[in-house]
Amino acid sequence: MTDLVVSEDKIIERILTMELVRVTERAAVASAKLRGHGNEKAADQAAVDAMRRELNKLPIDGTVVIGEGERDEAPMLFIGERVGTTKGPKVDIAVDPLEGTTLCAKDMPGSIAVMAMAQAGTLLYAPDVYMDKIAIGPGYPKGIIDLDKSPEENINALAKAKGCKPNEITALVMDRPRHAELIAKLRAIGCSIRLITDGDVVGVIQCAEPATGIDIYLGIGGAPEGVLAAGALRCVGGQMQGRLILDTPEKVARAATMGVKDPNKKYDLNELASGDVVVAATGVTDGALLKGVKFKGDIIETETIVYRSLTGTVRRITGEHRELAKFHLD
Ligand code: VTB
Repeated sequence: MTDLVVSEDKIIERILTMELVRVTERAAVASAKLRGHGNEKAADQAAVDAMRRELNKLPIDGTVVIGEGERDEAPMLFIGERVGTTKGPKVDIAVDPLEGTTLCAKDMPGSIAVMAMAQAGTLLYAPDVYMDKIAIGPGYPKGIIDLDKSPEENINALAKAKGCKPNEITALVMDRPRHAELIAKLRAIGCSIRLITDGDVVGVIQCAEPATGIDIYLGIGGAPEGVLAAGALRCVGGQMQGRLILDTPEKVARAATMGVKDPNKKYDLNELASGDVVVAATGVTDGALLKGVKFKGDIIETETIVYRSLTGTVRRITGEHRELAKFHLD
């Protein structure tokens, strides 16, 4: 939120907030056409193509800092790719054109098209590795959660701050074998656990949406997803920490080339996304945060949420797209 002093020339022009909505809307519509087709690659490619095309129309000098991979493994939206007309402010771009490709391919809840735009140099340039994460929503005293504390300690501290018992806390965790110990520990103190199969950008953001009933996110997911979620959480004032999992010399070396000096560093929310940041996400399939794309004959309907950290504004935007429907555009 307005916890950082940002000078005029460092802010993302607010007019660009709406432009981001256009970008994620188009990526969502393109991939939604392949919803349930069992083809993750095709759905992802459709989202990537649409997102890149729309991004290149924006009056920005953008650099992809979180993208589809390194230049040699991703022909489009690779890390380091310049996007936009180049006539405009220098900005960092983080994209996940289709977050939850499997969810989309299987037409399961929770896939989204998501991106962030921030002042150049202010997003953590996270390589495509895992990140250990912990997050809660706004309204709690600073520092009550800590990655270096045990799950029990974190849940107890959160329950105390919330004024409830640990068994009244609901944690969101990705359903992965690597979380067996974490899940066992949470269950031992009576915590309720909502397991998700994919999509931990929304997973983290849900902590800040009281209607979802999620109090805390815990566990290991993708690092790029961690940075995108941090951008959104910065806006609503939640708390989050993340630590890259750099468990091979190759990963340490790759991270170093991206500016990560200390491979064990615990990043706070304001270090994952340190400057003015705008995050937009459009639902592809229906989910806890957003409705999916609806094809209604003459109209294609989208739902998008857009976060602007400078002012802490969150907007939900329903789009009715007539031209896209009429001309069957991607
Ligand atoms: C998550 C999740 C993604 O990858 O970050 C996860 O948000 C982490 O990797 O939707 P694993 O699948 O290896 O656990 C996804 O599930 C897929 O990109």
